[in-house]
Amino acid sequence: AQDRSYRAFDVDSVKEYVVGQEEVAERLGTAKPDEIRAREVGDGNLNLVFIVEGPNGAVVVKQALPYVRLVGDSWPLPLKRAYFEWNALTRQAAHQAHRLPRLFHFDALNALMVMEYLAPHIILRKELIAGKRFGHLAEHIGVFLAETLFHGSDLYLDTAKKKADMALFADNVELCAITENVVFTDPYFDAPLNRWTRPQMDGPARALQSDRAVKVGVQEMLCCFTTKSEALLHGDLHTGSVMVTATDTRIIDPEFAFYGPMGFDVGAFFANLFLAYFAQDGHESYPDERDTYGEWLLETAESVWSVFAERFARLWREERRGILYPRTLFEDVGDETGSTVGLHRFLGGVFEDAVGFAGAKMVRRLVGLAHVEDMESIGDPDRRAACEAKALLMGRELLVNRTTFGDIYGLSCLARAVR
Ligand code: ADP
Ligand code: SR1
Ligand code: MG
Ligand code: MG
Ligand code: MG
Repeated sequence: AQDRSYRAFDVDSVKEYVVGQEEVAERLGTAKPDEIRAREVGDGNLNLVFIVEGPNGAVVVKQALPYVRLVGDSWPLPLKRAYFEWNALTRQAAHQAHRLPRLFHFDALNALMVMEYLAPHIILRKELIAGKRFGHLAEHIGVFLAETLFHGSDLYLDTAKKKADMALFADNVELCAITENVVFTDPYFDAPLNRWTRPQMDGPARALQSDRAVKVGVQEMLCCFTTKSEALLHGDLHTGSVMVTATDTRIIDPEFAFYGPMGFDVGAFFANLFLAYFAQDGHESYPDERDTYGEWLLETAESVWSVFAERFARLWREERRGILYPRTLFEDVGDETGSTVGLHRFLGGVFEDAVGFAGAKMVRRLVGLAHVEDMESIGDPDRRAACEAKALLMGRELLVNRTTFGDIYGLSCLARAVR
C-alpha cells in the first residue's frame, strides 16, 4: 500500500524513480541509479524541479508538493495541479509543441511529470536582468499567445468539447483562488503576507490601499478573470515561465491553466516586460547605461502585440470554425467587412483586458506576497524603491485608465513618461 501513495522525492529517491520508468531509463541510458546524477533546481514558488542526468541524456522531473513552497506547509495546496499542468501542456502542444519542453511521462499518483531538460536555455527574467536582447522573442511569444488562445477558444473549438474541457479545468480551483487573492485582492488591504521595501515603499503601498479608484478597477479585473471563460489560458505567463537561447524560446509552467480571459496571458507578459523596464535603472553601473536596453524592452512589448494581432487575424480568417462569429453570418454571405469589424472589436476587447491585467500583475509584484527578481536583485533599498515606486505608478494608471490607451504604443508612451 505504501508504494501506491504519493511521496515527495529527493535527489536520491528521484534516481530510483526514473530508472523504474522504462522509457525514461532508456532516454537516460541506464537502469542503474548509481550511474545517475540528480539535483534539485526549483526556484519557483510552488514545486520541486529535478535535473536528472544519465550517461546518454538528461530529463527534468517536476513534482508538485502538497503545500506552497514559498510559504511552507502552513499553506496546503493540492497535488492535482500537476494534472492541470500536464493537461494544459498537451493542449498547447497540439499547436505550439516546438515552444514547449518535449513531454515524456506523467504520473498522477506522484503528481509529477518528466520532460525535456531545456539546455542551454536560461530563464528569460534572468536574461532581462543581465540586459540581454533576444531578436526572436517577440515573434515567438506573440505567435504562441495567438495560437494557444485562438485554438483554445469558441472561435475554434467544438462547443461541446470546449464546455467539457472548461469543466475539467474548473477543478483547478485552488490555483485560481491563489490568483484571485494574491493578484486581485491582497495588495489592496492589509493582508498578512503582503510585503514591500520598507520603509521606502510604505507611503505608496498605504496610498494604494486607500485609493478607491484603483480598488474599483482591480475588482473589475477580478470579475473579468472569474467570469470570462474565453480561452484556455497558460495562467502564469511571466518572464520566469519563459526559457530562452539566442534562437529559441520555450514556455513552461502552465499549472494555473483554466478557461479565462485571453487578456490575462497577454497582460501578464506585458506586465513583466514593464517590470523589467522599470528595474533597469537599478541595474545600471553608470547613469543611462540601460536606456537603450529599456527601449528594446518597450519595443518588445509593442512587437508582441503586433505579432499577436497579426497571427490572430490570420487564424480568424483561415481557421475560424467554432460557434463565435460563425461564417454563416459573415463570409458565407459575402460580408468580409462584418468579419473584419468583428475581428477588430474582438481584439480591442482583448487589448483592453490585457491593459487592466498588466496593471494588476505589476502592482501585485511590488506590494503583494510574491515579488520579482528584477526588483529583488537591486541591492540598495533606496534605488530599488525608486524603481518600484515608478512601476507601481504605472500599474495604477493601467488599472484606473485601462480603456483610454488606444493601442500598445499608448502603453510604451506611458512607461517612458513615468520612468
Ligand atoms: P514552479 O511551478 O515552482 O514555478 P517551474 O516550472 O517554473 O516551477 O520551474 C522552476 C525552475 O526549474 C525554472 O525556473 C527553471 O529554472 C527550472 N526548469 C523547469 N522546467 C525546466 C525544464 N524543462 N528544463 C530546464 N529547466 C527547467
Ligand atoms: C503563492 S504562489 C505566488 C505566485 O507564484 C506563482 O508562480 C504565481 O505567479 C503565483 O501567483
Ligand atoms: Mg514557475
Ligand atoms: Mg508554477
Ligand atoms: Mg537611468
